[in-house]
Amino acid sequence: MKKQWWKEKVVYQIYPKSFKDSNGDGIGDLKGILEKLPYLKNLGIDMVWLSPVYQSPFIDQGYDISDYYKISEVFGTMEDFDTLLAEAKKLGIGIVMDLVINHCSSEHEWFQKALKDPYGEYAGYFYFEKGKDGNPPSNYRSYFGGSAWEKVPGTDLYYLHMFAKEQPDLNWENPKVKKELFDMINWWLDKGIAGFRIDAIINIKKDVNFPSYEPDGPDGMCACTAMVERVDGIGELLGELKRETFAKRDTFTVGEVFNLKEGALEEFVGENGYFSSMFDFAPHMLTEGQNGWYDTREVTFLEWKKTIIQSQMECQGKAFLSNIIENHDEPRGASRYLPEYAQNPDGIKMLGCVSVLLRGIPFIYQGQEIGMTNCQMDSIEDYDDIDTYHQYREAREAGLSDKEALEACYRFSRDNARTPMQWDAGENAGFTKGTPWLRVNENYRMVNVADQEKDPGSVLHFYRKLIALRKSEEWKNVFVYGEFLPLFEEDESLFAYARTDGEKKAVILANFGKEEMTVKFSENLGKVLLANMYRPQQINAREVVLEPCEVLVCQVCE
Ligand code: TEU
Ligand code: CA
Repeated sequence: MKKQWWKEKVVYQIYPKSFKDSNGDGIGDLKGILEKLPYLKNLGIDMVWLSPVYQSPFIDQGYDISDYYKISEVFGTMEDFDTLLAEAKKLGIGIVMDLVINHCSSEHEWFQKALKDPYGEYAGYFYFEKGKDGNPPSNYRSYFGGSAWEKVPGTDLYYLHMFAKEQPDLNWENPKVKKELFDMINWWLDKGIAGFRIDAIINIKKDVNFPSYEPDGPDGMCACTAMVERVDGIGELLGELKRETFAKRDTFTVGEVFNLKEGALEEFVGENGYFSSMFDFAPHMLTEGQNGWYDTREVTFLEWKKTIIQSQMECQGKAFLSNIIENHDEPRGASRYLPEYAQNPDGIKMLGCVSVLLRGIPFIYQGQEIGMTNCQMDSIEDYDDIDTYHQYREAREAGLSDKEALEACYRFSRDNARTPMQWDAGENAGFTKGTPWLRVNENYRMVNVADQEKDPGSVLHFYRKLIALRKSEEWKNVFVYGEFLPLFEEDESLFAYARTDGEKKAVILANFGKEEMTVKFSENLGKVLLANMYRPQQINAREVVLEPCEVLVCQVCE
């Protein structure tokens, strides 16, 4: 595949509220991020994706934007942003902004104007629709529970919100809306940002007839994704979006795409796709049950591994996916994908290694590089996430006790990944001098950056070596552009694959099992490139014994 600058990058996701607080108000901010740039540089990071830092009432933690041209005062000023951008650039780090354009905040001036004049120009920026026989226009359930339609006060109209009612959906059929959004995107690109992570983008195309569908739950509603999955024509919108903005420069874009239609991969992220890349959510979707967090499915190691392999094979030679083990919406990978006996530094390194060396762009979520884990809360009041409240309520309504519902939240709450970054063993994990907006995970005394800096055997040091290997002159071509070859696919505890550029070849072997295992090859295992347990520099054999939780990356020769 064509060599492109962004294919060689390693990206770090920052959740600004929880990264580093510089002024003691308990909330992370831009100056805090600025302070930690050298840390990111040291880790080997090339691009930083900032979850939203725009002006927002924070109903959905900034994914409800009330002014796309302003920085939230919680995070600082536009001057702080410009400084961050410039300083990052000096270190060779690009800034990727979060682009939330399916919806805005109900406090955005467009929506406020629409409410004042529900039949006027600004109502046309949204979907203001007549109800049917005293009911909403259709039976869609929003992502955060309840109807996706909310009454426009003083009228018989409803407005559409696929997410919270404070997040009205923007009308992409209206050319004025598109123009406003494209201008805004270009304004940010003019500043010199590296690109965008594009939020919930699959939702922008609506079937404007808003047909009701077969209910999929006792509430008589159906998930609003029923419409998203059936409607055609998103391609025209995304093509236009690209043409009017990203294509004019060499912008990096990564789409948050769920519910992609079969066969649409290349159209979306092929060589001439709408986006540079999109996240591979396939392994994360596996746990999804019918009714939310309280009835998720058990997923076996084999199923999880095969799903990743399948994604890898599907995009081979066609596209570059972005690989994650966690993000701000997902539980911590260390708590989710490792069996209990592997939830230790060795296991965490193993998981990181198999993820970062996959074909595609590695995204590392803040705290992943030190092995942060899910956080147990004592009560639902300890949480600060709209989706967690909704999932907790659902669980209680389904008859679960408070304890059981909290257990489900402990496994799947979005706040698991949103607890403050653990910088040191001091008060509040060194995140803030004030009171943190969300509880710090108790394990910060054991799991924190400062201690790991001092320990060459730590998860943090391993991640540095891992990223350095991927980017090294010697191996870059293999790990970035090389082919992905699955190995021992049916094995129930070994995760193994090879990467090769036709000249050099490396294998990644990871023992997710409880017992040691012997792995036999037809080729010779040579130079050890990376290991999480003791290994000599060369193996020089056709077989190797792996301890439980051991990962080994080594060169193979004929
Ligand atoms: O998430 C979009 C999304 O599709 C949701 O289903 C998401 O997976 C959610 O976590 C369900 O539990 C994006 C953002 O990543 C998320 O943080 C926002 O809340 C959402 O869009 C609305 O902007
Ligand atoms: Ca602050």
